[in-house]
Amino acid sequence: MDEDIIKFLKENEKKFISGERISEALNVSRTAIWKRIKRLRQMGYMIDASPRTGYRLVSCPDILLPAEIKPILETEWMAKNIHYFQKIDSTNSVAYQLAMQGAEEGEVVIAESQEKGRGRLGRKWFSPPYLNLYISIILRPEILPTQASMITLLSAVATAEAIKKYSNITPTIKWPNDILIRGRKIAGLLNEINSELDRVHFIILGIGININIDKKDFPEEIREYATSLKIETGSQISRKEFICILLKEIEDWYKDFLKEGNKPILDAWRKWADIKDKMVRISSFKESFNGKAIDIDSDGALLIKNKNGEIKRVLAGDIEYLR
Ligand code: BT5
Repeated sequence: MDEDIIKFLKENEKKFISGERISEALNVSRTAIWKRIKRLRQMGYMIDASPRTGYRLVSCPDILLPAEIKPILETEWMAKNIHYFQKIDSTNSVAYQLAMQGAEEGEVVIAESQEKGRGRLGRKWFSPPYLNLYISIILRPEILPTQASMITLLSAVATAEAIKKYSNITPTIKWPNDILIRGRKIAGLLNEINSELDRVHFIILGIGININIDKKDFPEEIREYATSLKIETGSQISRKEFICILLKEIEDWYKDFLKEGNKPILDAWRKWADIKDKMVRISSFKESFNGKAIDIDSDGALLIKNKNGEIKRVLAGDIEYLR
């Protein structure tokens, strides 16, 4: 209903339209319309209202309602169905539930804030309201579970490209799932898979990107390690424009992946990660060791040469760059 009113007001932007016309068009009472208008104003919409002439949309806030995103979205099929929440526990958890119930490829969950935003290994993702992006995309690729890490690389590449396109700033990808600017984390990816031994049912591609948050508003423990697009560019960012660029990038890279396989993603990932020959420290479940990064392989595993000259494959873990 909010959606319909916004759409209607937008179609008649800058003009007054009577409550009667809206109520006839949407088939609800004029009182119901008035209640909704009040709600929209609380959400930040500026709407003039006068008993004689009706309602007029003056300006829209930067919120991520489907009615704001859809008119500027240029994807073919991605995000045609958006599940929008002002508050949610975790977009990934809700997307997972929806996928279990049969949601289709390309359906997305978008939230203005998360109460239990998740990182990997039970870590938390700081998710304050109306400042950043928290989004989860349902994908159903016909691939083997072993290929699923390619989707993580793909989402990292797409996020890096979206940042570059929007701001002209060049981020770097830090294996396996961080996007950094000047060494500080601007985005994190959390991809979760549901599969059988030889078949992926679905993958939830979760992306958190810091957009308009100021440095002082990060919790102290991450303040020096995190950044946002606003901090980096010095100006307020339109979240809805950015999310549209991101969704288009993801759709394009995913299409390429389905058509051409791993190569385009691996090539782009190598370019953005620039990890070759860097000295790193690896921490995984099994072990921690230092070594020189050689490459990633077609399973998305990191290849590290240790001090004995052996090449080790690291499939999961964290890395730290050593100077
Ligand atoms: C990640 O985990 O980087 C994955 C984050 C994925 C978040 C998205 S938001 C939409 C979707 N729904 C979810 O519930 N999650 C996904 P990891 O590599 O484990 O990094 C987590 C660590 O990053 C934390 O322990 C903090 O040190 C740091 N961190 C937390 N919030 C941050 C933020 N907003 N910006 C930068 N760093 C942050």
